[in-house]
Amino acid sequence: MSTDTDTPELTDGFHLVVDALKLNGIDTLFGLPGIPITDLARLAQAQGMRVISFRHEQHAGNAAAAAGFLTRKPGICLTVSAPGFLNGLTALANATTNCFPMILISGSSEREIVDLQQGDYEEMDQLAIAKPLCKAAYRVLHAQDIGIGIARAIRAALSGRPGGVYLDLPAKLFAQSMDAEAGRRSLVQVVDPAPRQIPAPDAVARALALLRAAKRPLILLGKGAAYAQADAEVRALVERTGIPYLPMSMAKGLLPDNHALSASAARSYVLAEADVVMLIGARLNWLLSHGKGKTWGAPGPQQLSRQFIQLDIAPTEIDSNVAVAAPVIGDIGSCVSALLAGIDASFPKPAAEWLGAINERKDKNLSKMAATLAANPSPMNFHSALNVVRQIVQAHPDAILVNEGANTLDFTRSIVDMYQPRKRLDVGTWGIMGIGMGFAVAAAVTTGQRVIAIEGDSAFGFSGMEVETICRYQLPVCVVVFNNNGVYRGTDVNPSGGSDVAPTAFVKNARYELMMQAFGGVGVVASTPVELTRAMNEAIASGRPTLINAIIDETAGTESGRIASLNPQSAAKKKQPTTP
Ligand code: ADP
Ligand code: TPW
Repeated sequence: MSTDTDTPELTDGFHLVVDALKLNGIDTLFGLPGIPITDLARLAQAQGMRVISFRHEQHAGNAAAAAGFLTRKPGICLTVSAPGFLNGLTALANATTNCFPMILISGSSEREIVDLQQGDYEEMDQLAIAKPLCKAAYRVLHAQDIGIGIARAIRAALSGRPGGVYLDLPAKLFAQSMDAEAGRRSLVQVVDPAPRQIPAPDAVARALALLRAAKRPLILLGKGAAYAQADAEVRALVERTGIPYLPMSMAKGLLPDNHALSASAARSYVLAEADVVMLIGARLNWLLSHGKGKTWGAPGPQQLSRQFIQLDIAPTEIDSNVAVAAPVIGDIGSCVSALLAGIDASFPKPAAEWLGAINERKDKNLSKMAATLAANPSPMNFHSALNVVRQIVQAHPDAILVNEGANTLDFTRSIVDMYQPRKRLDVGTWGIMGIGMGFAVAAAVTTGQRVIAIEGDSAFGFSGMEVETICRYQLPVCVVVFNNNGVYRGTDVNPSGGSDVAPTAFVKNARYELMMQAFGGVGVVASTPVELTRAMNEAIASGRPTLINAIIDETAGTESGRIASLNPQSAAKKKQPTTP
């Protein structure tokens, strides 16, 4: 407060941005400082916000996105102009694709110069570039509009289908000053930023009628259901109806994976055979073979007569790929509660024949898997290493599992059971590499829990430098690099016989553990399940930043993991030129 009654107390753009974020309950910034936002990061820290600085903006952006998913508050990523902005943009687009709420706040150069393309420092029309890649994009030009600008960004990120928002703050804005009281009055505390959306009663009745008549019903849970934090309602719906369910990968743990009604171990069977499928916060995109094709059973009357119920907040999602007979539009909590209100003891349970057939497949597949996991080959393969991770996660169900790679992703998803909601973060809708360390940092910072990152060696490389960030903030992250010497495998050779290695091959026997040691963390090599168990247990017990270089058989795994069918390969096998 000013002591001089003649001089009005002033505020400025820097303070108004921090005040507006704090007023809306935002307590953490992920970013990378530089012109013009260095002082903003400094001020935010001085004002009590947590400011987590990264080594590359993409990982700060990924951290913001994961924080958004975990907390239902928009994660904030703060970047400098043009190149910093572009580095953060991939994460913003990915967040939007995943339906995670985040705001990329980027400083930008002088409008007058940018618009006349006169060549400013880091000149770029960032707003125009961001617009097609996110849910909404705004620019604030006047200090008195900062409050409303941030309010719009928060509401756009959180309401309806969540997504990424771009907020452009030109350099000149930060230094603009105004009367402090007027500044305070200009701030906006967003009321009900993610309003409940109650489904129409007739839509609920239509869905219930379909479900009642189903012979072989199936529930599919997606990451929208995990995001919605309607955990008790979702569980009650599954248990009260007795309908088997499949979790998509980030919905694992919404109900514990060892739940009697989980059909994960009979996935192909239930997708092919179910007659009524209820999607809860899951899209019928490529991850579900677009709702058609051989994943969904033999072509014929069964496929044609299958009916879908879809619970989603976005009406335009309905009929995206195949016809949806019963759309239920609203937020997952409200939709599931409305369905539950119509389900009493008289609601028919699924036929014993259907449940029996599923259990039969489950038992068969689970015992096959148990045999595979019990093997102890040397060197380790994905299964023997993941058997360790499976046991560690079972013993520490609070820990958050971050996962990326190809084989490393696919095998971890199917082998490592999750027991609690929102404990699994992975490559998401795009199947993108590079989320690893950003997601791990966000998970540790926002939840305070132990984090285990299971990383293919290629996948880890995309964000590996952030192990310094993990060490700097002393985060309880245990990174396990599944080191098989390359992208997918380490065995490819250069077909031309030249001295360059094959495009998918890396340096053999790379010492990833030294990267963590370089910054004061713990780096360990694990060549056997016993060594891996010991190293992971120590990491969990100590909470110290740890990187375990897990040596995996370089011949294990397949190209592209489980999505080999999407990998075009040259059919024309050209004859190698013969040397004369
Ligand atoms: P998965 O990859 O797990 O199948 P998707 O990301 O494809 O999941 O689908 C998530 C769906 O959930 C999106 O269509 C999105 O609109 C929806 N969604 C996100 N949040 C909510 C919510 N709170 N209530 C209802 N639907 C939601
Ligand atoms: C941004 C393409 C998909 S999976 C993968 C790449 C490069 C790495 C697979 O090797 P890794 O795993 O991690 O060693 P594993 O278990 O099979 O040995 N760039 C981006 N995203 C994607 N998806 C790719 C490239 C890809």
